[in-house]
Amino acid sequence: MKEQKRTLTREQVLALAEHIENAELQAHDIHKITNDYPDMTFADAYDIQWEIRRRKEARGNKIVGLKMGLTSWAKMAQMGVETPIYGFLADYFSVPDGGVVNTQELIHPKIEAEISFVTKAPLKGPGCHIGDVLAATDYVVPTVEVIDSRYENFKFDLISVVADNASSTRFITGGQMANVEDVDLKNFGVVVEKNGEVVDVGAGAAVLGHPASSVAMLANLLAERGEHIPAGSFIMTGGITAAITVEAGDNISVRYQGLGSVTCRFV
Ligand code: OOG
Ligand code: MG
Repeated sequence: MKEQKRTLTREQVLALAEHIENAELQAHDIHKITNDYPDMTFADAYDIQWEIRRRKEARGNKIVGLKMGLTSWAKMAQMGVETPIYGFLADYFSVPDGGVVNTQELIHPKIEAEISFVTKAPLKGPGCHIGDVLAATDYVVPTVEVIDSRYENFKFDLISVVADNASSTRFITGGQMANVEDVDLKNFGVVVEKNGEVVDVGAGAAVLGHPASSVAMLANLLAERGEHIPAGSFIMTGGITAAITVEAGDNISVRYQGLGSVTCRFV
């Protein structure tokens, strides 16, 4: 495990986790935490994220998956940051295909077109690579992520967004599952429609050259904390296009080449 520099005390980590999680649960925005803690490190930020995860589990929520974020140039450019990050998914984040997302529970939601992997064998870093991921993949499945930064105006730096669980809030899986051998994940096209109009298009290669690289990077990032990806994990690999702002009344439909579509409605 990598030696990691920390600047926050345990008390500060606990207090910041409570502060950020309350913003999520009460749907109100907050100042980015690095305003008050400018020396915070990645290790501090992941300590806060893991504490938010622990708080949810202690309350009886189940962790149902993991996500990578900021894995495409479109996303990195949109948010002005340049390193991928990870977060976790809690049970109540899941919305059925064709279902409804209540914007009153959220601050300023945006949607992203993603492809998710479900594993059938554990993946451990460091040194995890795309070949390990492809061999350990049970299937891939189309996914729309709803993100909702708890920071005002959706503006943040990497350290702040890591602490905020990578802006995670809701996700919708749908369309058809597929074996990795049956999809050309680099050339795999997605078409994002909002209220019947095409608002963005993209291809799988936008995600770190190949979406499976994103899963490998997740295993390698987790290894820095002595963690790994267990068999049976659901992993979202990151937005293929830039994120699209949504509001009550919007209908979203994302078409995935050969794998059907995922739809949801915002009320
Ligand atoms: C951070 C989360 C980004 C993705 O798929 O790139 C993310 C953010 O932009 O708020 O989920
Ligand atoms: Mg995402």
